[in-house]
Amino acid sequence: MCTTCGCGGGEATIEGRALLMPRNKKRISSVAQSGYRLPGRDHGSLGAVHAPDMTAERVLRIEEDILADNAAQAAENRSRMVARGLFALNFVSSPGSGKTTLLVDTVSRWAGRTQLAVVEGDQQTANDAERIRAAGAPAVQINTGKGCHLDARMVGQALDQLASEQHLPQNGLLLIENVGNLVCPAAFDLGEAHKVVILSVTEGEDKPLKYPDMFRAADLLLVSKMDLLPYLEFNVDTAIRYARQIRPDLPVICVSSKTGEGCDAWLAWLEAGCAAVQGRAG
Ligand SMILES: Nc1nc2c(ncn2[C@@H]2O[C@H](COP(=O)(O)OP(=O)(O)OP(=O)(O)O)[C@@H](O)[C@H]2O)c(=O)[nH]1
Ligand SMILES: [Mg+2]
Repeated sequence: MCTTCGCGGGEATIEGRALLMPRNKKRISSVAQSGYRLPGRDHGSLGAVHAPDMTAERVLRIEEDILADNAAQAAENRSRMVARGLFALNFVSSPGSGKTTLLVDTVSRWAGRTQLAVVEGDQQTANDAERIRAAGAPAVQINTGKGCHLDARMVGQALDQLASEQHLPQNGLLLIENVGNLVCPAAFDLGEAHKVVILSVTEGEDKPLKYPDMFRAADLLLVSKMDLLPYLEFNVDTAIRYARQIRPDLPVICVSSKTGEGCDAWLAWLEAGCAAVQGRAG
């Protein structure tokens, strides 16, 4: 369950099989079922009712437990990935910004450099993992059901799945595509080296100001679908200025998966990250 919007609650699958149960499942379900709403907080359209036995302090404690549990698993993932020389990235964005298209393009451009694997996160369907496999890279699909973000436990199990298939790269790249959502994935560390936020030119320049947590959490901004600029009123400089109001000095690469614009800079950024992680692992 998400601490922010109350989504999810245990129906996630990995490659179609149920995930192993989180340690705090019982506590999480009790909140989800009670539908308790903190006084004065807007939890949207959850249809929540007050549960007399749930104090606000207890709900806050459970939220802290969820994030602490996630942080512990993320730390495990991170040590495992660094020890293996893996440069792991967590791609976050609105639905449809071009994440999978960029990953497919990256798979083909990265050929012959290092090993690479992809973890795909969506609420439903294996479409994105199939697109990655068709491009020639191993992929694991996580379906979060009602959940609106990946968490560290899901990614830990995806690492196990890749390892069991002999597909977990050694000294290579792990690309994790999060569920399309500019809000909740910001709060969940997966053990990645960096979050990479993608903002497509069709979304409007003001997204960094409207969804600041995501842009604060990211270490790179990719402005995508640059080939569409001639047909839109999107001002790239304004979007970058807004992003840097939230996260000063945020590096930015403008890309198009259709024309190849920016792909050299993107690959150079990936190369530098791999070299840094592998230097530490070595
Ligand atoms: N013109 C143009 N279209 C693009 C580009 N990248 C992606 N698209 C299109 O944008 C749509 C969504 O692309 P996806 O790669 O599926 O986006 P996504 O972010 O993975 O979507 P979700 O996984 O559903 O969140 C598709 O129709 C793509 O063809 C681009 O660089 N230029
Ligand atoms: Mg996708």
